[in-house]
Amino acid sequence: MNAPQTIYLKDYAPPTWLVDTVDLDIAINDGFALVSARLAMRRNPDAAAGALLLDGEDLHLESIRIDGRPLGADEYAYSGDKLTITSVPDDFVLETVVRIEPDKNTQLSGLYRSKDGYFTQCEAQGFRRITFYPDRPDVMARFTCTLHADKSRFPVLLSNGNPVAQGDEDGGRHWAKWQDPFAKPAYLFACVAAKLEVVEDTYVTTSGRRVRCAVYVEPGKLDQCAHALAALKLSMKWDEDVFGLEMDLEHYMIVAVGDFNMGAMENKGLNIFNTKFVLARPDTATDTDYQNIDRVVAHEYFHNWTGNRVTCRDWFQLSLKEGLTVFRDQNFGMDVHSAGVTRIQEVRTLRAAQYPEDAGPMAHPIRPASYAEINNFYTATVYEKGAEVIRMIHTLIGKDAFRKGMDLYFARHDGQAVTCEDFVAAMQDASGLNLDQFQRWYNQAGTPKLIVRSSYDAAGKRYTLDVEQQYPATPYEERMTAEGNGIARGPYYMPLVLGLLDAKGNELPLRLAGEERVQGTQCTLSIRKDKQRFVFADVDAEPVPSLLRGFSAPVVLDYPYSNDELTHLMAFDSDAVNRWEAAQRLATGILLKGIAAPSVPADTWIPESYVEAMRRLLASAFTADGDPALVAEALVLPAETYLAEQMEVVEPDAIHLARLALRQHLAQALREPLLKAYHDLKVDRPYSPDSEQAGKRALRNVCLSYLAELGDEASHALVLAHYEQAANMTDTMAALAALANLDVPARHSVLDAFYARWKGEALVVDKWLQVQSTSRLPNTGSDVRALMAHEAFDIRNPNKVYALVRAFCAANPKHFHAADGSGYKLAADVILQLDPLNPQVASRIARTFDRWKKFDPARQAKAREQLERIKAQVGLSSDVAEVVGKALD
Ligand code: 0A1
Ligand code: ZN
Repeated sequence: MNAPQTIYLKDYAPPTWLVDTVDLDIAINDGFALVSARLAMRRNPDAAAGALLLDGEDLHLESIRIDGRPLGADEYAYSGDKLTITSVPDDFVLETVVRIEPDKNTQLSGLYRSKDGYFTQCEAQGFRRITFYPDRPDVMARFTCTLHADKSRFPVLLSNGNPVAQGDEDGGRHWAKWQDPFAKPAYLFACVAAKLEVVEDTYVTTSGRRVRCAVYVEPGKLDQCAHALAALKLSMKWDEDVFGLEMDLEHYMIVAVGDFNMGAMENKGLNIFNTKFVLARPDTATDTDYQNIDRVVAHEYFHNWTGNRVTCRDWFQLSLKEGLTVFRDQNFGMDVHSAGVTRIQEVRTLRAAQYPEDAGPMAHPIRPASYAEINNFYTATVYEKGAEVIRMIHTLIGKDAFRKGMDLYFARHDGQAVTCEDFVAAMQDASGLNLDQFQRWYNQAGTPKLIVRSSYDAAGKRYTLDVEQQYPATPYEERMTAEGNGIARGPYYMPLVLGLLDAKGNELPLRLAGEERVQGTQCTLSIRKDKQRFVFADVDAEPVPSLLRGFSAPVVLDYPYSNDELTHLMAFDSDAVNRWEAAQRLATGILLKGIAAPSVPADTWIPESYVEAMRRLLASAFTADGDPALVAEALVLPAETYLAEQMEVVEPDAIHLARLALRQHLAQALREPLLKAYHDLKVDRPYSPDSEQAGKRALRNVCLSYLAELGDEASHALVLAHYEQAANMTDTMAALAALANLDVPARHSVLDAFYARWKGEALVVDKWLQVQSTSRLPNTGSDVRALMAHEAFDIRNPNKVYALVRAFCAANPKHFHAADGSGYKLAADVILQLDPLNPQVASRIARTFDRWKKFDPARQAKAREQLERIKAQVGLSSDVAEVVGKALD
């Protein structure tokens, strides 16, 4: 019925036809657009023979010519998704005119309307919704684009590359012609026709090229662009400094649009961004928003080399550009913000989003071998795990060899569409390190488990680590095997970075038995086999191992740490990630005990030593080398969803209650130091999103959120005062989030006043929706339903759906997994309503069912009922069908 067709990597064949140049002419009219395309095409000498097949979706063909001759009706056929022309010469010009309806394009793929303007999104397969084309990334062509539109309604007309001509036309219309000097795949095409305002700046590259940097936004938002523009210039400088990569165009434009499925898009010279990752002002955006803007602006800019100059041969290679570009934007983030805290936040996201994905029905390797809907593969695995895989190469071969590998990659492949193997080969050839075994990271799904056990031989002063890796097959592998496409699985090659701490917290010099060389106090062990043993010599007393420093491999580390060892690492480890990780492990262990004993009073399962460790942790923020941002991260308890992943059968209510009890216990026990920290951390200077100020605010707001758990009048008053005195959105949201969890009269009036104040700022309204949808109060499910009918909500706007519905499903487990099934029903209702409008967004909501089989039979029955209901929907999109189908398998 709804079975979507599966596409396999093994079926890849080079394109039969190539396109040298594309001349597009897009005339925007009331209610429709006419797209005339002139493609200079030729047979690919390196491909098998075949008819001319072009992709096309939702296109109304008006005329078609080859070398100027109109084709007769029997010379071509349009099936609804493919245009077939049976007989063509080896070299020809194809001219088509199609009519499209961007106003009706609610999918936001192709050319679509947002508010009063027109925008495009062509990755992965949106270009075929604009014109007939061989819409695959290994067809690269030089594009020219002429846009026509009403001059007063659409004064700004943009496309990729350079503006080459413009003029006025009859009827108050105008036109502009753009030419992109670089050949590119169609997914990087973009154009815009809208009424926009612009801020501009100039960046001069090392070789002296002047680049005009421009940020375009809807009128009235110019005062929210400065940060994005500055981030762009910073990214340009960073890529020159770190990778020697310069901007290659004279114009680099960012256009912000309010309706956008994803974060942003790296179209050549004309990035289109979700407003969420452009607009910021101290009173509208939080510190986190500012940091996200830095990262997304950098990410899209870095794609110019890793993605655009060298692109993907096919969509299975998506991680070639995404994993590498995320790795680059992560390193940018580590350089411009705190390295340790940035890395911690990445590890948190990876484990919150990617590990569950790798353990669920949608598990796939960073390079999947099959998919039904490519839009479903813009995943945490392809992006975040993909970046971890690149990071492991970086760790294994070292920074200098990595840079050489990048240079070699560009020397070999500039202007080409290539594969992940090509990238790994460049790294291998530049470093001399054999990476054959490493390729398993590209082909095997699932999170490997690294089991480490230690033993100490006091007489021989030897410390032994036994390391074992486990990598059980996932549903992905089972499916592939059932289809006859199974692969032989085997151990991974990965770096295990570690140090050893003595009883005083000093780092020990490391020498492997049998080796002369002392490695310093940190070493990288090469893990390659199922089981390996490492023996360290000259170890005077049994140390505490600090394993997997910097999170050196995306694995689950199993080591039987005692609580004392964890508090030791928390206090002394030189590695920021492992100090944080020790706090997380400690809390996780305690919470799992509390979860298992729901009726036992909290103080029986919360050790006093833990409270004292947290007290010392908080105090450490105020020492000379203290880092408030890091302490803030370490004070936050593991999320309910993370705890759920650690359980055989998830008990969402017990998890929620135990975590809340621990928070309340800490708040009571540490009330004085929390209050003191809260007062001492107040920032008196004018707002800046820099890491120092942001770190103080982060810790101060964590203190506030603990104090809010006290539940007395004084704590309520503190939250309200924080709200009233807030001089920036970071503080405002901290207070509002705390208040949204409190059943107090002020909750309503403050939420109402907030909305009244901010209803004109769409991104702030999203925050207002999200604090309500993630509230722990009992009525949240029905509040979400009510908010769906509120004027502030619009199911056609992805940001609104993400803030209200996706946040409810993904970040409010207590309510999404309500025992009566009401959360599942709410999600299914939205998915069914949204699927005909915007299948990509509907599918993202459907992914929140991924872990349904980890719950008790009663909840499973409720979830299954909703999944079956979705699956039975006639005309379901391939996007949702794939997700729901795999979930039910
Ligand atoms: N390549 C973009 C992400 C992106 C992917 C798909 C989109 O529409 C379906 C939009 C954006 C990036 O990595 O930033
Ligand atoms: Zn990307």
